[in-house]
Amino acid sequence: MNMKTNEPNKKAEQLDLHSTSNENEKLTTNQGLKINNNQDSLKAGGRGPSLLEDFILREKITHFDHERIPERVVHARGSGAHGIFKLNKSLADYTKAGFLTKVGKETPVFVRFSTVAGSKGSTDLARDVRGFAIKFYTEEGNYDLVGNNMPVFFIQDAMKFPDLIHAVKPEPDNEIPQAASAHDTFWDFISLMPESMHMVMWLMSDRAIPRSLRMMEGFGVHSYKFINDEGKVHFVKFHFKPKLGVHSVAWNEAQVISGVDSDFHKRDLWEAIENGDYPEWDFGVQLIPEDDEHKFDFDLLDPTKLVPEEEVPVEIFGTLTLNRNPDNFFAETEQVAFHPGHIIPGIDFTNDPLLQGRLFSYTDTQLSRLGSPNFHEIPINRSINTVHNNQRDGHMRQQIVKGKSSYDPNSTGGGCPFQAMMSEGGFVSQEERVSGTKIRERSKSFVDHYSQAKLFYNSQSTPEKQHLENALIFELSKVSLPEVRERLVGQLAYIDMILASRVAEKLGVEVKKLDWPNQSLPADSTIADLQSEEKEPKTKASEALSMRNTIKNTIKSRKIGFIMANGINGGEVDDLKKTLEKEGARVEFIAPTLAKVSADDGEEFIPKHSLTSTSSVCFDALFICSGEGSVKELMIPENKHLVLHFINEAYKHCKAIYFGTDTEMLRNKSNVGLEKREDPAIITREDANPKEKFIQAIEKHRVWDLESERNR
Ligand code: HDE
Repeated sequence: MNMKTNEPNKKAEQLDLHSTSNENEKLTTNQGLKINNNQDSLKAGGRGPSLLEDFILREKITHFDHERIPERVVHARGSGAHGIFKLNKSLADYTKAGFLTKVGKETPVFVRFSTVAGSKGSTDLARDVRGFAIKFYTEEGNYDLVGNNMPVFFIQDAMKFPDLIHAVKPEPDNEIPQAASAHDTFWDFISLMPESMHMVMWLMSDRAIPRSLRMMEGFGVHSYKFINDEGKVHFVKFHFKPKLGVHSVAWNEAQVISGVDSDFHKRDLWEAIENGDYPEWDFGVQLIPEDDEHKFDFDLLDPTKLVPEEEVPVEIFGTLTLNRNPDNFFAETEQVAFHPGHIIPGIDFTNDPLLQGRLFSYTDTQLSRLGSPNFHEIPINRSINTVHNNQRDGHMRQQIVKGKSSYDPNSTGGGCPFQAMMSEGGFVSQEERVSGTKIRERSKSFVDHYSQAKLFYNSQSTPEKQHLENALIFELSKVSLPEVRERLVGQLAYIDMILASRVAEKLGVEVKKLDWPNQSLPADSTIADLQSEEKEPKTKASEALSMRNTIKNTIKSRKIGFIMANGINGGEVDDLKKTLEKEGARVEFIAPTLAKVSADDGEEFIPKHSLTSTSSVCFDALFICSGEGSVKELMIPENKHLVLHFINEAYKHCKAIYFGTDTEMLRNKSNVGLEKREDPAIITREDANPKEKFIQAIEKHRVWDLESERNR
């Protein structure tokens, strides 16, 4: 049985059949032979040469030599978890997909989150899009929803994907930089691609530096189709909304995290699940009747556009919960193979030209990554529905199919396996009338690249706009080619003139609105597709696009650091810890060393971290413990700069800080200062309800509005 669910988990049961544990077992070779000495190779004399006949050494080294497989060409760095998708409201009016029609139905899932550009060993906190790929192990076969944490994409056509990725990946001559878009080739490409500007607004926003994988949204990006029992069609956009809200870190913080703990997101997800803080998302859809396809001021098939929630609301139908860590990273998270083409009856594709290209790419890439067309037999990829077909052989075939025939039609096998009728669950593509001239061109309905970039920018709060501007300045300042910087500013001018001029000033370039067709391309490469119309969006601003409007009512699973030394008020530490933990937060003690800390009443506390082994960036909020003795020890020269750095950094990153009794000296010496400013996230013992105020401040995540004040 799976945790927190009612139904037996068929996927977990299936995986169990392939799992093993070495507990209390004897060491063996791969042939099952027990090994007597795993320390020494077989030699001709203790100091003599090794013998070729040492099959045990040869087996061990040979296996080791072949341990690596190619990493994913994109989304190489990932973190995965098992979970359950539960349907709370039926979608039967719109789709016949079984797992979306039976209320209460629980479907096992495996989810893999990822960064896009960096290689497998790169940092989690890169400024990047995050992959959000879900494999639903449904009874009708595997359904994969391979989405991102941003609802749009950089390009409109699969033809441009290799160009986009080559531009963002490390440059080919020197393989620099790793996991970063702040370099010449990325911005050169973007500056020539107006269709990317909407996605670039998202990429430069704080969505690209999430606080946690558990605190980001998931989007299917493309429009897909739902088909119900009667064959009725709706366009559908998929959404996952995190119950903890959508939260991010500051860019400076992200850079420090990359040094202090480059596995920050991976660790956070792992620990949350181990602690029973199961991440949860509301599953929602935007449904558009087929007849309304053309009622928008953009094309539903264009993946650089979102459907504003003001025009089509997101309706919530289910819950996605991650409740089990993988047992083995390689076997599960690395070998899992997603494919947007893995669909089931009731769901179908649209003609989105980006989606259409993806349908080719994903199986193809598994062949080079996993090395065989039998990758579907790897336990994590197996369907919980049994597989019967006439495909056979290939590297590493596992299934032993009995019988003589492996062709269809056959009489030697009694005609088996049979085709399934639609009524028996046989998949039938949506019947759709298609006509057109064979032509290599882009639809005119795709030639509006700035209106939704404006919509996104105009929907942001003041601090979010500031962060976006700073991100553009940071990234473009790393571009060595002035003409690229200028061209990009020329693109920004179509989105917001003030933004463009503020960025331009910092880059030392002028704002020149680009002419279309794009004059900066050589004459013979000027492509009609690369130009844009100027158009205002129908929806001017959308609440759902600003993180300011996200959920801010919980401190569940937030990490609070208690800074302490000998002489703390032990009773107060216990009390606050209890209060915070009751609300679901996690408390960790930080002291000058890892030695036990004695409280004023003799109680002892065991620190998890020392001031040198961790950093404020690993915490959501700080409590500076009360106690004269503690403050005195924290203020000795050896500790003082460390503790002040801790406080100053948390302050700069707009976090909640609670100063206990007798800690004025620390506050005074830090950037917080003694002067009482209007700051709801600085809490002292003199406050009316300090504990409550602290909790409220943590719920709000950060006081971004006070960022300039706090960084004076
Ligand atoms: Fe992917 N993408 N992609 N992509 N993508 C891959 O498949 C590709 C696109 C996404 O955790 C690869 O198995 C093309 C959009 C995620 O294993 C590869 C195009 C979206 C993941 C591939 C796109 C995505 C991938 C690399 C444009 C958001 C990680 C390894 C036509 C909706 C899945 C692999 C995981 C992975 C190709 C565009 C999301 C090469 C050709 C748009 C989350 O097949």
